[in-house]
Amino acid sequence: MATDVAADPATDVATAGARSTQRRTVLGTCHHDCPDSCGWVVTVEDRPKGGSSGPTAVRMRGNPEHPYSRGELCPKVNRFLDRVYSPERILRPLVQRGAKGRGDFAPASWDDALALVADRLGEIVDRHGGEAVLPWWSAGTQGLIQQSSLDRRFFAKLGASRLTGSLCGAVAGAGTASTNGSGRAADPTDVRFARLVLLWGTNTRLTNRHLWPFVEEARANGATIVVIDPLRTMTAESADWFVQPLPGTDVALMLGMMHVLVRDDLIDHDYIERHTVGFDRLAGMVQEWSPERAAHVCGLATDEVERLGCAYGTTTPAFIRTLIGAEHQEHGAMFFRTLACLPALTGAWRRRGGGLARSVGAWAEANIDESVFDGPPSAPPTARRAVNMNHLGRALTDPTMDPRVMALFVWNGNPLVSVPNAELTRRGLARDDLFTVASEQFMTDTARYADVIFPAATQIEQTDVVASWGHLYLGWNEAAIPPLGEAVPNTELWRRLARAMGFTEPELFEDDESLLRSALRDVDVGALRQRGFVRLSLPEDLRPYAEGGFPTATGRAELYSDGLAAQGHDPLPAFRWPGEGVGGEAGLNERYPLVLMTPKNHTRFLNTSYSHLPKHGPAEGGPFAELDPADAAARGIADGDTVRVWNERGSLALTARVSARLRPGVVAVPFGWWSSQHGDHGTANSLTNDTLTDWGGGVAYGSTRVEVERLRAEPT
Ligand SMILES: Nc1nc2c(c(=O)[nH]1)N[C@H]1C(S)=C(S)[C@@H](COP(=O)(O)OP(=O)(O)OC[C@H]3O[C@@H](n4cnc5c(=O)[nH]c(N)nc54)[C@H](O)[C@@H]3O)O[C@H]1N2
Ligand SMILES: Nc1nc2c(c(=O)[nH]1)N[C@H]1C(S)=C(S)[C@@H](COP(=O)(O)OP(=O)(O)OC[C@H]3O[C@@H](n4cnc5c(=O)[nH]c(N)nc54)[C@H](O)[C@@H]3O)O[C@H]1N2
Ligand code: SF4
Ligand SMILES: [Mo]
Repeated sequence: MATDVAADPATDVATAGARSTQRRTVLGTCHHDCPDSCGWVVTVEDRPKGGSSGPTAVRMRGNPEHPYSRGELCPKVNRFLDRVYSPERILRPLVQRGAKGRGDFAPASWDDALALVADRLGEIVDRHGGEAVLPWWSAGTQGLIQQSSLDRRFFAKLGASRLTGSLCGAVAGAGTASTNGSGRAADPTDVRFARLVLLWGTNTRLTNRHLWPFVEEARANGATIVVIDPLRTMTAESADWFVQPLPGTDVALMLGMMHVLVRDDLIDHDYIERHTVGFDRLAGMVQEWSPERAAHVCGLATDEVERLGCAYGTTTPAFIRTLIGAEHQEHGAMFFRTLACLPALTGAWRRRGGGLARSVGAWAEANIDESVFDGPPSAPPTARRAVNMNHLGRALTDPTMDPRVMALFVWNGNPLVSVPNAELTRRGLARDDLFTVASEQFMTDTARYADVIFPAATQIEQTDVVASWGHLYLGWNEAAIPPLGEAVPNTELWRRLARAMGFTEPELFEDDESLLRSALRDVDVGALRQRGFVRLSLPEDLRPYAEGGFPTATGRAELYSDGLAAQGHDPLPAFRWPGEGVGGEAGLNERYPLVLMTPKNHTRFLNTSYSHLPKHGPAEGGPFAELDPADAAARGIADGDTVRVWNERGSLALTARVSARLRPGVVAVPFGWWSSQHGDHGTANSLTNDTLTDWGGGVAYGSTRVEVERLRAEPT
């Protein structure tokens, strides 16, 4: 909230020479695509700076009152004001004047830029129809109205293609729901009550750092912390027990654990009887999954599978924490579907500190109804052509699409760096007959290919509400300063575009406050604004399935699923090697023997949003290829050599890091760097597989194979 200067105890008067400056504090919430949604406090002085004639934000720190983030931000956002006031900010509309991709732009007035977009858009819709227009957006801000609200009405009015699928989270949700009927799961902070914690495919200390104190609290109370990850991450380094399966093989590990649970009768018969369906069929099937077999598939020792199954079956409460990392495999949904069977077998859901925690985003529905944004004048979205966001490159280059995509709008994302099979996207973006409009804060790889760029406000320049996917609090974000230069919040861009198009429906021009209030349900907006956060209307003790009540067709956890069978999937949990089943990489293994991981690796990066900033990118060194010593030795590669990592989609020249963090057969190239930071202008996603996941509409960039060779020795 913008506190009343006279009444606020945090307000003071800083004296600079003879002139005094009014100071006040404003509460906000981090908008980044991060589970922590931290509360913050911005200190504002009434004096101009940078591209602004208005007040200046001089300090930003964590809100000590925030019950989850507890006053701490992170190495990304501690320097957020440097981002806001960066000399590289885009603060005026820009119009491309050179070849696409070169970044040669001329500034334009808002009126001229809007007129240009309105003309081209009108022409494209007239000639090719509305579906020739494709909106592409992600979670650059996950704020309630600035992520996606008025855009839905604007693009519905145009009859544009609609964006489906997900780069993040939907597969985990869909997989979990196949067993439980809903993606809803445990409150992650309940991990503190656990005696056994399985951090499965999540790098908590890097990606979800404010949960780590809750994990440590469990450990202090005697819990064992297990990390299950193909990469020895910083979280793995902090674990009591690190299990390192080969990427994409976890379902075999889960089936091996189930074998142990059933064989040794470590299951909760009463819970199974009352709250699950299909136990007999599952139990019969897992007989074939001896720990030896599971261990063989995963590249683990038999004893590890035995011990993990036994620990899970004998420790109460046992808590599984997972997030996104493991969904980006060809069988990503099956990972989560199978994982969700474990607590149903042991009845771990009964106890606080038991069960399974993943994104809590779905719980926000308790207080948020985003369907209000789909209101008139929309043609029902289902009537319009769908394009999966992970297939941007395919959509831009497929000559058989009818109509072809002729206009692309990008906001809240940098798809040229974040979407797999990036060189295909690059070819699409380079099309001369494609009209691309971007709303951005910086000249990203994607923005460089735009015909018109509109300057976007940052979170401290716009008002919004943030629903978290890592905890159960809603956050208020009050604009602390007016937007710098000519930047605008996304909602204002949609209003201006609607006006420029000559549209008149009032729904296209709804103001921000009204949009926010219309989507909030049973929220005391005054209290939210005053404190900066409010808990969702949910019980303190969440335990969603303690008494069963699974919202499936059968009302039970579906160990066997008729619904999956009807969709042509395995009705029981089933392990498949990557490369089988859904298209994929079959047959390439000989040419490309190494599995490529492209992890989030850097504490100072948030996806691709920080690597270009001077206090972030340079401090993280640069992109590299990480190899196991055995794979390096087999190829004559030494630490520091320049290597080529390639497959049929792309090729990158990178510095080799020979490390013991990976298993033999796996190579890792970190995600987040831009083309300009790679010598040969590719990025990690130039190499990655854009096959869709088994279900859930996600993408299997984790199921990618490559080969590596030495280019040059390290310069001496
Ligand atoms: N510092 C920092 N924090 C971030 C982000 C960032 O870029 N930087 N990004 C944010 C975003 S958008 C998200 S979605 C979250 C993601 O949060 P997480 O899901 O925790 O993070 P990821 O790094 O995507 O994946 C977690 C782990 O999954 C592992 N993994 C990959 N494949 C497999 C597999 O087959 N099996 C198993 N068991 N593990 C596997 C990876 O090695 C990785 O260590 O983080 C958020 N937080
Ligand atoms: N190989 C590989 N690929 C991955 C991943 C991986 O681990 N490996 N991770 C995947 C995951 S989990 C995710 S979530 C995606 C992330 O991919 P993207 O969502 O594309 O994330 P960013 O690239 O960081 O882009 C966010 C952009 O939004 C802009 N932005 C921020 N706030 C605003 C605003 O208010 N208005 C406007 N107009 N723009 C704004 C920022 O300047 C930034 O350029 O990447 C996915 N791709
Ligand atoms: S990026 Fe994540 S950890 Fe950092 S301030 Fe934002 S919500 Fe908190
Ligand atoms: Mo993500």
